[in-house]
Amino acid sequence: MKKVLRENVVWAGDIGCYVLGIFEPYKMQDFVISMGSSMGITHGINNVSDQKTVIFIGDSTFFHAGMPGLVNIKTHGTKPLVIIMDNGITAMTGHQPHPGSSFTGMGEKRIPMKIEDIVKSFGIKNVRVVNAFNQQELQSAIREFSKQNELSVIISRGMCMLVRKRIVRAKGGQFVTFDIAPGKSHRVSRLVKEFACPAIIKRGDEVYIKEDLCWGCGVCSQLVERGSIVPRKRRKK
Ligand SMILES: Cc1ncc(C[n+]2csc(CCOP(=O)(O)OP(=O)(O)O)c2C)c(N)n1
Repeated sequence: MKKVLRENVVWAGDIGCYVLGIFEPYKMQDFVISMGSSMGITHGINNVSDQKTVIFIGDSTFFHAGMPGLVNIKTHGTKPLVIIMDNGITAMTGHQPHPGSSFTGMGEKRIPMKIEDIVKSFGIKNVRVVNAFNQQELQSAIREFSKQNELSVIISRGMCMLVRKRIVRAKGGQFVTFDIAPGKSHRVSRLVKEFACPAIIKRGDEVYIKEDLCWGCGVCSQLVERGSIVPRKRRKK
């Protein structure tokens, strides 16, 4: 978001793992009140201010109390950019399923409700589903929608990495993490402060990716010169 939107934006927060965006270096939650409230508060802000607004809301929060707020926004014509972060699960409180998950609380399979279908049924035209771990897709959707003065919804979809790691391990597969290519430490050092991934640490002049803290999302590798951060070579057993 910050790479694309250079203007002074009101960042509307909501409650989920993404609330961590409140901290440095991001500072992308100007307020966080209660589950789903990002929608209503932003609608109010848009009624009294011309400042650009961006709403961050998780999928579970959207189902819980975000939908009525979005209906209200659409009905009364304010125009925030809404980012629904869809990891398919209620991550923060322990991976409980929600209506967009493909299983019930009892572990039975079910057909998930698709957020894009719901949002389109509200009559919202600018709706895009993007891969949460693909910077190019994400940035181009943000760029395109932020230019238009319309209510827009980006559904940033990608499985919670904690869940993915568990699935891969349960199947006996190898979970790929990332590493800094030899001699490329200087090329990635700015990530320590700019990206603030807990796995990327600096010791002296050298930058490292801590293997046990890396969840293999690969986003860091897209933010630096190609070949600077690469999949970690597997050790032979
Ligand atoms: C009314 C209410 N019920 C429950 C909670 C507890 N709670 C905090 S975050 C959260 C779920 C967030 O899930 P989601 O929006 O999908 O975001 P994620 O953690 O997956 O990123 C819940 C249920 C709450 N804060 N308020």
